[in-house]
Amino acid sequence: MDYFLDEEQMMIKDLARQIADEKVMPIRAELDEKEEFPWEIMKLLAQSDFLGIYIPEEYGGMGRGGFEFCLAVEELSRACLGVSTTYAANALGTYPILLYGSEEQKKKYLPEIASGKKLVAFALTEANAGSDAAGVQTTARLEGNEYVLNGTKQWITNGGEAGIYTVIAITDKSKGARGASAFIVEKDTPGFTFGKKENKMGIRSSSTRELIFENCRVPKENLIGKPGMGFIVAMKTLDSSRTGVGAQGVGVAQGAYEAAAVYALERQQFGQPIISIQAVQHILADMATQIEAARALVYAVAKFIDTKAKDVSKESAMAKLFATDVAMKVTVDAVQVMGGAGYMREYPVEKMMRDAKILQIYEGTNQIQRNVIGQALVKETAKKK
Ligand code: COS
Repeated sequence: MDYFLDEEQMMIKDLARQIADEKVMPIRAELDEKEEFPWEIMKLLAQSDFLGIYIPEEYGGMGRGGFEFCLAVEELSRACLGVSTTYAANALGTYPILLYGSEEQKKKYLPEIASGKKLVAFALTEANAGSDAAGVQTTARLEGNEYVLNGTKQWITNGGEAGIYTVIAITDKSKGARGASAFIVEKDTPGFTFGKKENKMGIRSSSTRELIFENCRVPKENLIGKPGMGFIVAMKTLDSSRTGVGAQGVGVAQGAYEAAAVYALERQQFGQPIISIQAVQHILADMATQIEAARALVYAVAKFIDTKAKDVSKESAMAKLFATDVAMKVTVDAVQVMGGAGYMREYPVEKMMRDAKILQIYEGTNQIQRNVIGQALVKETAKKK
């Protein structure tokens, strides 16, 4: 379908597809097998100015928005979710600075991020704070001109590889969610080390690591926003980034659909290509329809968020929920269309199916997305009464 992209948007989409086809596809199975972090691809994306798509020009970025970022995410995800997770998590880590950072913080960090000199990671999750984001136990105590961080973050994407970390920690225990604050912590800060690297079902080339803070001292200036704003910084960050997860869903589903359709055209059974069999056509028809619906929703929501609308929680949750449920269904169906071949590592769809599962889990499980949507609907309905 034609989404009437402008010239620059077309250029972003085409270049992302070219990188995905020529550089990512040939190595995706090996990256997956070896759990190898895609540094070469990230460097290439940096050279192509892709790490600064959504960063304003005054800070060295391309000056476009979340929609253009989603176009790049979608194309990379069509080839490999491990690579696109690394790329998208970089934006997730950047949003707290972009949305709530001081002018000094933006000037210091955004050019390094836009140029790809340093990667970024977002650190909210802990052993006891997953869906219950307010359950963070990592603390930050103000001592003179420094905050002293103690605690452990878990399952942090880009952990160990990133140079900049946006970290949520508790500055006032008595205030619950309103006692959390957000900080910028640089790699190599004394007291900041990395723990276990996870061995995952999918997105295996992305790095998922523990962050350990032991009396880690960060300058007071590294506080993002005001003390007590950490929960809001985290929620607004997720509101902005969840469409990117939706775009990942659209991309991986598209990749799986294409692989299944081509296979169905070539595979002969009962004296005909299986794509001629109506039972197979119906599966492909559902896959294609769901992908187009997911794409239309993700694009519409990404554009809506780019208007800087005040409250986008419901819409971004809808885009993430719908597109990632589609991704799971479509990748499972792609394996089904391809039968035994689909189950073999020789073909790409078994990896896509393994990779897709995380999309229903990270940046808020799809049950949490339904909660967010449900709560917004209750508020809207009460207002109308
Ligand atoms: N934007 C602005 N404010 C928000 C907000 C948002 N998106 N979401 C919540 N808030 C505010 C609320 O309005 C409330 O403010 P008041 O104290 O003034 O009433 C405050 O933050 C607390 O909100 P709430 O009571 O809804 O918080 P809960 O602890 O119930 O948690 C959910 C809300 C479940 C939505 C939150 O914990 C969440 O998103 N969890 C999933 C986290 C996640 O995505 N984790 C993945 C790891 S990060 S990759």
